[in-house]
Amino acid sequence: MPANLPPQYYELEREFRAEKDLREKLRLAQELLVMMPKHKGTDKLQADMKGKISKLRKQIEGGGAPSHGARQAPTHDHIEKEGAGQIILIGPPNSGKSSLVDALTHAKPIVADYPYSTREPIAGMMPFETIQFQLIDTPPISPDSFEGYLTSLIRNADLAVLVCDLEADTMLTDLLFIREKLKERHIMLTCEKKEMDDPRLCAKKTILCAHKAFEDEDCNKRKELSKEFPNFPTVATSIIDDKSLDGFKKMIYTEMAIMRVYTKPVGKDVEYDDPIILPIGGTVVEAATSLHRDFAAKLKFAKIWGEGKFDGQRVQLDFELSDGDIIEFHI
Ligand SMILES: Nc1nc2c(ncn2[C@@H]2O[C@H](COP(=O)(O)OP(=O)(O)O)[C@@H](O)[C@H]2O)c(=O)[nH]1
Ligand SMILES: [Mg+2]
Repeated sequence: MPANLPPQYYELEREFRAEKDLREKLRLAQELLVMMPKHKGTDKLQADMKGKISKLRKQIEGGGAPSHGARQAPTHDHIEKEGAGQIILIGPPNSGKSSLVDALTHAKPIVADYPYSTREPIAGMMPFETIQFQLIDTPPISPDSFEGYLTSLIRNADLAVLVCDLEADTMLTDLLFIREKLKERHIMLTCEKKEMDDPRLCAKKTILCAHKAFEDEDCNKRKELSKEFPNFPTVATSIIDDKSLDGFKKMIYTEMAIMRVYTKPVGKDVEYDDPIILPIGGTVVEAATSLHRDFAAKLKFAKIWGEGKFDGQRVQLDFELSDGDIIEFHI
């Protein structure tokens, strides 16, 4: 039986064969497997690719026989998501990525006045009102440094923050280098969320963080930014200005396009400490599903408290919720 593979498959396979970076190779192998049509004619091909994936994983994790006795570095290509969203901070050396993660979370990344001080990704939780976002600090992207695992980390994140150093004369060239470097790796930094038809490509919604804002008194650097990155959500920040850091948090929340729904067990008080997180426009049944699939199947109706509703208003499963609503499920 013929395999009938799409032309994109052959293109991606060529890239896979040429790729030297093991983590990128692994990612490409996983994409090839997803792209492969699943039928009898591809059984063997699928099995081969699964074999390659498992071999690459072992090589990366150092689980297989290390070649020539070389020690393998630990992998950093996946960080388990926590909280209401995973936000990756990327940028040139010395732009202030670690300072931001240090100021906004309890993580303690190294902050230094010399470049390349961050060698591996570090995650920390940033509280915002009743929820928390996970921030990831990363090593810089520059002509002298590009960690292969960054492509997987960026792809997996819910949102990217490009940290722009308003104090640096080379700000724009540094940022354009990053944009091009990621494009080479099939990641497009975009001003809004976009689904791509080609599974090899990833559009990552990005916020510009115009950092060290006090060093840009005349706002010239900010003008350069908006010219080169039109329509990108932009927030000006400075480590010594708490208000600007509050603005950063608020922007993350707004651009994540999520809402918080608080649950109230029947006959009990509202639970304010662990809201359900839903995309804007989420419904009662989606809220129930996020708790447990079986729970949603048993659900009959819900009662809602919130702005523009009667207290305890009874609603059906397809009712659209709003940020801050309180919900009481009835099964
Ligand atoms: N003027 C100014 N300097 C900052 C600010 N934030 C960080 N820095 C300095 O920029 C340098 C690089 O900071 P770091 O966070 O290590 O940058 P990273 O390499 O992007 O992680 C350090 O000397 C920081 O003290 C800021 O808001 N304003
Ligand atoms: Mg750093």
